[in-house]
Amino acid sequence: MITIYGSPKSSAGRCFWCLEEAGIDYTTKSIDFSAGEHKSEAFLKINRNGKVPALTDGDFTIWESLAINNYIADAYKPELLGTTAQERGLVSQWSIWSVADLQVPMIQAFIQLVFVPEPRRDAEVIKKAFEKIPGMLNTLEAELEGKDYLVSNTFTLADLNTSFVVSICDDIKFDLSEYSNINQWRNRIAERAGSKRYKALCK
Ligand SMILES: N[C@@H](CCC(=O)N[C@@H](CS)C(=O)NCC(=O)O)C(=O)O
Repeated sequence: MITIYGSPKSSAGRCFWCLEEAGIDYTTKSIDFSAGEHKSEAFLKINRNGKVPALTDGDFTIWESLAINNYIADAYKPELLGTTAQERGLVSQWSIWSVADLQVPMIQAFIQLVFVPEPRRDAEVIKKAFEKIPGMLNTLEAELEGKDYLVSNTFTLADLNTSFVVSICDDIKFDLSEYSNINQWRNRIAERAGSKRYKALCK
């Protein structure tokens, strides 16, 4: 049996979504941060970094959300990884880019706008983060010109992982209205059964 540790509304969300896309049974274990459960002896045996998400599949344990998604796809729905070496390379490319580059300013803005109370927010951090986002969204917008999906015009982890990061724009109220290709791509992805099941978990 598979167990996912974390909440669908955290960085574990991309793993919940991947599990829904794979259509497999799993159980959920939420971790109570306020009670320090992520640093408990029991949880540190699952992930010695004391972070969610982590996933167990029988005796096997894995942490780090992109690695978890690669594992789920490889084990249960390989087409999500691409079907050739080149496609798999491009799926990795977009997945890593989304987390290593695009997510960085988005999370900086998210922390300020969602977690920090308004009087204590650092306007300079928010401004600098917002300045970095458009260039990367332009890259994504250009890539999606004339395409339904990022790699081989089929839904893959490239779309799941990248659109998961783009969705942070909703939380930080970053205006996406001028990015028509990105908006159409997000709408297309939102129509997927796996995507709808994941969204329902976040309510
Ligand atoms: N790179 C990790 C990030 C994991 C991460 O930072 N998780 C946060 C929750 S969204 C966490 O567990 N934080 C607890 C802590 O840092 O003590 C991944 O994508 O899995």
